[in-house]
Formats: sequence, structure tokens, C-alpha cells
Amino acid sequence: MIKIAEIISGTEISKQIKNEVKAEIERMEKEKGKRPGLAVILVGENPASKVYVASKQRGCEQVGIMSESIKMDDSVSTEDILKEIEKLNSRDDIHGILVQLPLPEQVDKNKVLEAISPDKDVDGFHPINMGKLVAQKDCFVPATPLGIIEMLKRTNIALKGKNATMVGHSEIVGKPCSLLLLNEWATVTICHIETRDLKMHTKDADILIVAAGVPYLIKEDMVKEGAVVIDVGINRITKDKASSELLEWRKEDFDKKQATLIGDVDYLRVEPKASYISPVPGGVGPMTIAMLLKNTLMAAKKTVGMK
Ligand code: L34
Repeated sequence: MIKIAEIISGTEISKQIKNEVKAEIERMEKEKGKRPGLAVILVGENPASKVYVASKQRGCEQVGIMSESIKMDDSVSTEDILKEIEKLNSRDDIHGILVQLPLPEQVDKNKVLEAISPDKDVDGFHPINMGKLVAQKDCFVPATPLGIIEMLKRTNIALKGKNATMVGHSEIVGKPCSLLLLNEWATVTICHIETRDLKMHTKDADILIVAAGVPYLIKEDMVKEGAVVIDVGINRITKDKASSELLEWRKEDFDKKQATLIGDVDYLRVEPKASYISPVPGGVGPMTIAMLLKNTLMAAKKTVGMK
């Protein structure tokens, strides 16, 4: 008999979260006569960034957040961006500020991220918020790791005492996600590009979270029977690079867009081994959007004095 893993649908769970955020915003409007406002700075023409920012704005519309996008040219200087951030920092109608990454090479990313007021830092990338996360103080937590933990919680997957392996050590996902898992009392292993024996650590995982950006990194023999697998990778595979298996599996995508999105996990072979697995697309991506909206609501609630 072929066992089939439960699919953790980020699309479905993110809808629930959006509904909850929407209800809270309606309450805010009634009680305080205010709505949350989010400003998104988008630099350049990165097609993926455009897609993500558009979906953030659509999310804002769906829940009642006022959103504003500031588009800047690929050739901007750090100073140009800092000026925009200063303006946004001082505006009462803007509760959240986000600078979509990556930024062009000439821009000093750290300077930019540190210019955002920590109270409006809905991405949680400011060192003040990162430090508070380490210290387990109330703070903004990056949306992707927050979304990962939320999807596990809402699927009733216990973390306490479990072996959780995080593949990837980025500032945006791996590091904060490891801390959140630790805060939930998981035993956390962090793997990265210099890890000598990746399989040894992934095989040991009850909960395996993969954010490396390498398609097919996690193969069937690297996963424990019954593991929970969360795939954070987003890799765009064009028709000319696709295997015949992928061409068949994602035929509709290739016919329509000449490309498809896959994660870092060899999904078709890992899925039968897992107890739960999150797909790409429709997994962590939509959760990221939902948690950004939730963070923006949180920022607005604080400024209007709402519990
Ligand atoms: N500042 N920069 C900042 N904050 C972030 O939180 C991000 N990130 C990452 C890139 N840069 C950032 C995002 O928003 C990645 N990311 C993100 C957001 C949404 C989705 C993927 C990545 C998403 O919605 N993914 C869909 C598919 C979208 C598509 O069709 O391309 C999914 O179902 O996975």
C-alpha cells in the first residue's frame, strides 16, 4: 500500500489568518476609526520581487490594510532610499515599512534595514528586533519563519522535544526559524553549505525545514519515515532545464508559462515517506504574505493603543 502524506496547505491556512486579520481591522476601524498602513519599497525590475510585492499588495486589499508602493530605479543610491525611509518613518498613517530584498549591489543593505524605525519594521530585519528575538522579548519576527511555525501549530504538530533540522542559515529564514523552533523547545540542528554530512542530520529530523534554494537537495534517502517536511525553497525551472518527469508533472505550467516553481525537496519521492509535507507553490509562500499582514496589524494596534 502506498502511504500518502498529509499536505499542509499554506494557501488554506493563510486564508484563515487573513480572515482573522480582516476581522481585527474591522474592529480597529469601529473602535478607533483607523486602519493599518503598509509602505513597500521596491527597487529595480527583479521579476520575482514584482510578483511577491504584488501579492503583498493584494493581501493588503483583501484584509483592509492601506498599502503604498514606492518604486525606485535600479540605479538608486543608499541615500535615496534612506530619504524615502525617513519620510515614511515620520508618517502617522504608515505603521509598517518594508524594503523588498534583494537590493542592487551598490546599495548598503544593512544601512537601509537599520534606518527603518524598529516600531515599523514589520519584516523584523532590524538588529533591534533580531536581538529581541534572541532574548525572547516582544518584537517583530520575520514573516517567513513566523509562517512556518504558524503552519505547524495550526496543523497540531507538536515541537516540544522533537528533533528539528533546519537546512539553511540565512538571516531571513534559517537563523530566525531556528530560534523560533528553539523557543518551542525543539532540539534544533542548523545545517549550511559547510555541513559535512547533511544526510546524517536530515535523517535524524522529526521536523525537517529546508531553505537552501537548491532544487532536489533533499532526496528520499535523506528523510526519516514519518517526518514532517516543510519546503521553503522557491526555484523557477524553465522548460529547457526540466526533467521529463517534471515536464509531465507540471505540464499545465509549462504549457502556460514555459516554467514552473519547485522547492528544495524532491517532492514526488519524499512525499510518500513523510507524515506531513508542505508543497511549493502553495506552502510557505502564501504564509509569508499572511504573516506580514498580521505583523502590520500588530504595528498599527500598538500605535492606536488597541489590545
Ligand atoms: N524584505 N524581502 C523582504 N521581505 C520578505 O519577506 C521577502 N521575501 C523573500 C524575498 N524578499 C523579501 C518574500 O516575501 C521571499 N518572499 C516571498 C513571498 C511570497 C512568495 C514567495 C516568496 C509567494 O507568494 N510564493 C507563491 C508563489 C508565487 C509565484 O507564483 O511566483 C507560493 O505559492 O509559494
